[in-house]
Amino acid sequence: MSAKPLHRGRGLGWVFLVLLFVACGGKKPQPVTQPQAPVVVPTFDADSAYHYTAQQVAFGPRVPNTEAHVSCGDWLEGELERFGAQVTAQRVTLRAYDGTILAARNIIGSYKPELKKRVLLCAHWDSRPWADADPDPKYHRTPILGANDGASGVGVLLEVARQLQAQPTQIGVDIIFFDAEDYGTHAEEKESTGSNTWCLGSQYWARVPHMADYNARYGILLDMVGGKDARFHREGYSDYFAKPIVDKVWAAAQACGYGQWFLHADGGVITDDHLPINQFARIPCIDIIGHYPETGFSPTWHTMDDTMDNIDPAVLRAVGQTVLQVIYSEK
Ligand code: AHN
Ligand code: ZN
Repeated sequence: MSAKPLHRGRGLGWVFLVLLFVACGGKKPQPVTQPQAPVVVPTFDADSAYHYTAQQVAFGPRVPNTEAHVSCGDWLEGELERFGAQVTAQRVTLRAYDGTILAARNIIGSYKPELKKRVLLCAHWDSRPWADADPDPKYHRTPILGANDGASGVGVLLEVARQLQAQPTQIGVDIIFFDAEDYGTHAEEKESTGSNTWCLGSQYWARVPHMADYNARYGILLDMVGGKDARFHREGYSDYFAKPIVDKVWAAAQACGYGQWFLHADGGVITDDHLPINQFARIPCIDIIGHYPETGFSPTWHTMDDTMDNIDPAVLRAVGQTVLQVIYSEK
């Protein structure tokens, strides 16, 4: 008579033990250190970058020694300050190839300036004094608006600055707007051999950085990053001086869904602001520069057509999101 209840009792005991095991998850105790949270990369706002590009163009051509140049430079400093950067203006007089003395200003916005682990992002903010590649020779001495050639890179970096204020990165970031990039020898004059008449602002900064012993892990230059139908090829000096950075950035583009824009194709060598940064500052720096079939350079390059009508926010987005992917992944 007592066997059956005893048997039933033992059966319930097993059920209880199994339930207890399931309730506890059957897992080992959690380790004290939390596992690394995956990186959260903010979403780049291409309309915002487009607007910052248009705002620069609205000043008119930003040619050194003009009022528009002074006003735009002041505005850029104010924007970086508004976005929480520590701003340094590096003012310098530079001698152009034709003897013109340029009142130039490199503008630096620093995030987490106390950190040694840093990344440098840059673009030029001046615009070309002449449309010397325009199909119509009557414009060969007329300044251009430089919506793509100049303003696009700065527009993307102002949006990056806005994002850096909203969500800080783990590493420090310096945004540099170089001046006097585009005062190089006029197409109808002979380029003096061995001299580099382009990139005067970055040549100066690379020899005399805004602070003693400045260093960064690497640099990324943005040039002509808003032109319709642009794609990005691996630029020659970037591969020569900073191949692992090209690989890293192109992989980041792939990872955030913009791999179709960043091709593992040869883009040729281009003298640009990254060259003095590699050569003189000895910081590995790459150039993300718009590439086009046939000519290589944009069809609006140094022409009167370098206007907002030929800027595509989708291109700004591909570049801007890729840059965010890179800098928010750094530890
Ligand atoms: C030369 O034309 C030699 N280099 C291209 C640098 C540049 C001019 N980027 C924009 N404008
Ligand atoms: Zn140019």
